[in-house]
Amino acid sequence: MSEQTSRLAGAAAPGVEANFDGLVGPTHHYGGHSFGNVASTGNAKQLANPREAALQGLAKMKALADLGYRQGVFAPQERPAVWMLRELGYSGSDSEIIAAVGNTQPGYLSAMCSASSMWTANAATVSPSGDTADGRVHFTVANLQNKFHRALEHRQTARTLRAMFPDSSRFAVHEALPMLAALGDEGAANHTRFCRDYAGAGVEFFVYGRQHWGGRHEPSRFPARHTLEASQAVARRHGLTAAGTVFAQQNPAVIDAGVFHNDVISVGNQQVLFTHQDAFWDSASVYAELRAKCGPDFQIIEVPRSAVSVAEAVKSYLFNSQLLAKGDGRQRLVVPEECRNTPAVWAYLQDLLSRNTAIDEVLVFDLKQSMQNGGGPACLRLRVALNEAEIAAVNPALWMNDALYARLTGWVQQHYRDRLGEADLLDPQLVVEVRSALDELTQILQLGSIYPFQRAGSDL
Ligand code: SUG
Repeated sequence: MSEQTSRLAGAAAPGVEANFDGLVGPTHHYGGHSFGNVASTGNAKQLANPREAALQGLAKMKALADLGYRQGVFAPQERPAVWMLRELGYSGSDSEIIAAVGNTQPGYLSAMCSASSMWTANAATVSPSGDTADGRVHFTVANLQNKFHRALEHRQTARTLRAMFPDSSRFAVHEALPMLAALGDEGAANHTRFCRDYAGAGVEFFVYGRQHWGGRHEPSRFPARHTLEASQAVARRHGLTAAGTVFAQQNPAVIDAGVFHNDVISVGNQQVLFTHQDAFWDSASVYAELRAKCGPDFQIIEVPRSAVSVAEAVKSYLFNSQLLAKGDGRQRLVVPEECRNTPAVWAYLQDLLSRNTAIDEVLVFDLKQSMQNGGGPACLRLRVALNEAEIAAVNPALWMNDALYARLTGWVQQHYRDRLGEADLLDPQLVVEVRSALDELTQILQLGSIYPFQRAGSDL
C-alpha cells in the first residue's frame, strides 16, 4: 500500500458529512450585485418572494434529513446592515439612516439588505479533524472581499459559527483572512474534500481563480474572486499536509463564461469528482495529482463539452449539485429543476444513470428563488465532516427534524413577506419585522445574542 493510499484508510469510528444549509433571510431580493454571476445581474430588480425562497430551502433540508442525512440549519444575518451604515458615518435613527441611503443611492441600500449569507458554501472553508495537525475541525471564515454586499458577512459568520460549534477543544473558528485582493477567499465553494471515510484522513482540493503573485493566466471579462495565496493561507492555518492537499487553478475561460465559483462547474465527494471537461487549467496535471494522492479507487466522471456546453452548465447548474453518499458505495446527485428544463443536461443525466458509474440516482428540487441569484443546491450548504464525538458537540438545536421543520416553516409564514423589490427596502417597518423574526430565531436555534441589534454596546 502506498503512503497516499494508506492516508485515506478509514478511521476507527465512521464519520458523517453534515450539511448546514443557509436559511434564506427575510430581505431576499434581486439586487444585481454580483458582476460575473450572470443570474444575479440578469435578474436584477425583479420582484422576489422571500417567503417562497425560505420555504424552498427548508423543503430541501427536510427532504435530505428524511433520507437519513445529518442536516443542520445555518441562521441568516441581520439585514438591513444598519450597524455597518453607522460604522460608515451615517447617524440618526434607524429609519432616518435607511431613508438617507435609500433615497440617494438605492443600490447601496440594496447591498446593505442582501440576504446573500444564505449561500453558506461561501461562509467558510472547513477542514475536518482527520486532516488537521491538532485534530480539531478548523473553519476559516471567507472574507468575500470581491463583492461589497458579501464583504459585510464575515464578522457575523464567525459569531454564528461559534454559536453552532461552541466547543473550542473540538472546533477552531478562524477569523477571515485580511480583506485584500491578494487574499480573496470565497470559502468552500472553491474547496472539495476526497476521502474514504469522513472521519479519516482526506485530500483537500483547493481551487483558485488566479494567482496574485506571479500568476500568468487570468480571466479578462469577469473577476477571479479567489486567489491561490488565500487557499495556501487557509491550508497553513488548518495544519494540513502536502500529501493531503491539491491546489488547482480554474480555467480562466470558464470564469469569463459565468463560472464565478468552482462549484458551478464541478463537485466532489468521497472518492468521486464529477466535473466538466473545461473546469480546470491544465486538467491533465490536476487529475494526475488527485489520482496520485487519493489512490487507485479515485474516480473522475468528466462531462464532455460535446454533451453539455459550459453555457448549459451555467444555465442549469448541473455541477452545483450535491453529491451525497448512499451508504451502499453509490451516490445520489441533488440537482435544481433547471437541469430538467435544459434538454442537453437532462439527456446527459439520463445517460449517466443508464451507465454503471458511482452516481445512480438524481433528485430534483425547486430552488428557483435562490437560483435566480445564482445560488443552487450546493451553494446553499456548508459541508462539515464530523466524527461521533464532534456530532455530539454541535449545538443540538440546529438539526433538522419534523419538529424543527414545523417550527421554522411556521416562523417563515408568520414573519416573511411574499414580495420584495428595491423600493420596499425603504420601508422603515422592514427593519422592525426582520429584528423581531431574528430575535425569535435565536431562541428557536439556541444561538444566544449573536446579532448586532441584540448586542448594543458590544463588539459587532
Ligand atoms: O456570491 N449571489 C451569490 C451567489 C453565491 C453562490 N454560491 C456558490 N456558488 N457557492 C454570489 O454571487 C447575488 C445577490 C444579488 O445580486 O442580489 C449574489 O450575491
